[in-house]
Amino acid sequence: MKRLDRSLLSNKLDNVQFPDYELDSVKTNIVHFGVGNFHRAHQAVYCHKLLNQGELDWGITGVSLRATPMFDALAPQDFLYTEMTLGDTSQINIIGSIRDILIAPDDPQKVLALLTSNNTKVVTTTITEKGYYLASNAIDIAHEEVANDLADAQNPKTIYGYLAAAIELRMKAKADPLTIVCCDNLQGGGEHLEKGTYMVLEKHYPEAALWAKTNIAFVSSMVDRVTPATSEKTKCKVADELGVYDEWPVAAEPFTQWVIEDKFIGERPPFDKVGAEFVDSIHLFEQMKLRLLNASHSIISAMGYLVGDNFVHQALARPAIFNFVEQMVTKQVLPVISIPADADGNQYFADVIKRFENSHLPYRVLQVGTDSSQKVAQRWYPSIDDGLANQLIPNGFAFALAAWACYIKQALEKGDLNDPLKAVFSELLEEQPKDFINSLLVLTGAEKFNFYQNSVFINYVNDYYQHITEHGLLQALASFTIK
Ligand code: CS2
Repeated sequence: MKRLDRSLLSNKLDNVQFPDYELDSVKTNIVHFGVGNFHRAHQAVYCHKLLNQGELDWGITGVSLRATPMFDALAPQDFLYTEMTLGDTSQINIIGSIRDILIAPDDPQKVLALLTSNNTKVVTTTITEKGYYLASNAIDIAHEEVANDLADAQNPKTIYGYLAAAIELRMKAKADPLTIVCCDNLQGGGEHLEKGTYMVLEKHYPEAALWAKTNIAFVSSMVDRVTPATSEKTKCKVADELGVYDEWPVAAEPFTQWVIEDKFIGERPPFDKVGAEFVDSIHLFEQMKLRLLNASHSIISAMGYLVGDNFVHQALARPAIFNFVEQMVTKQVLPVISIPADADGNQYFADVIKRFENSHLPYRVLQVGTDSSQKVAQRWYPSIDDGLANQLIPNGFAFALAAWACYIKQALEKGDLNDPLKAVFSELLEEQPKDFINSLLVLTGAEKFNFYQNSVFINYVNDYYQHITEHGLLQALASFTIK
């Protein structure tokens, strides 16, 4: 079968929307780090819609900080790929907003030259939680790659090193201001980028650190669209519809949301023309998403794994898991968080559950479970502390933590765990349950939170862990009552 490439664009197919723009007229004023499925189903689609409206400045050059497979898949396709929306109805778009992908380790100087170019107005990131090297919510300077960038500014390995080196070059070239936008699931992602970049700047380029204060803006954003890894089924479906083969299409849900902190310096892409929202204060939006949507996702993922379900929608179809998540969020998250002025927390959560139930878009529990050591502190820990501060003992979270510890143990034993702390976790397997749980908590930064010192809460975690281990998750859930 022929491969997808620009020659297909002259065809017309029912059910398929092609770009309304000429690929060669697209300017790539955005440089994006981390061209994975999420980026391709989210920001790249917003950019594609802008290009469709004739806003031709907002194409993307992607940068991969390590892996080459996305380049290998998309380069023979003129960087075109298929985006398939899967819900009650489906829709297929050919996306042309990504115009090139650079592999940073192959040619770091090329990446720096691109970042220094005056055409580059905005840098965006989806490098996943672990790309920020956070430990206890601070950048882990002991991490080998961070330490590399702090010691040797010439050969950056981390996002921070690249940004710092680029800022120094931009200062020397008297380049225009630049905005750097975090598009990962982090609270205050822009602030982490800012801190990490200044850490390297202050060490190696103090003059550029001063220059950056008035020439570089760091922006946070709340990004949302459920986007699973691409399945063989998706590839076959796309090939059937297009009549050509796409090596790496992406399927995602109908819902999409992007709320961006309005703190740009220099040109701001008009993402508001294509459904994104610029807001003065982003904190509550990030919090709402992380602590309602992502928090529930992580619980469903751990529980689904323990009962042998492959997909999120299957786990949610079990009344015991559904009820647990619903009760926990309603009683132990919603009452302790603030919601953005125009949003309704209960409605938001009800919509999230409906989205998770979308069986047209199976989402593997193990995909959500990937890197969970980097996720729980963002998604769960602040709600536990807020509960305790409100005189609640959030026993739902104690149960969730116990289930998560069981997930880590079982997934390790079965060879299913995909996590940057996998090797460290493996060494804990022989520990006594209490020590095992304590180690997991410490390794995920719990010591910085008040709940870690709360013996009532920690005893709950230990008791539930024992219960789940002895009786299995479903029986433990049957005898659990939320407070
Ligand atoms: C998920 C997210 O994999 C995960 O950890 O919770 O990727 C989630 O699907 C997205 O944040 C939805 O926007």
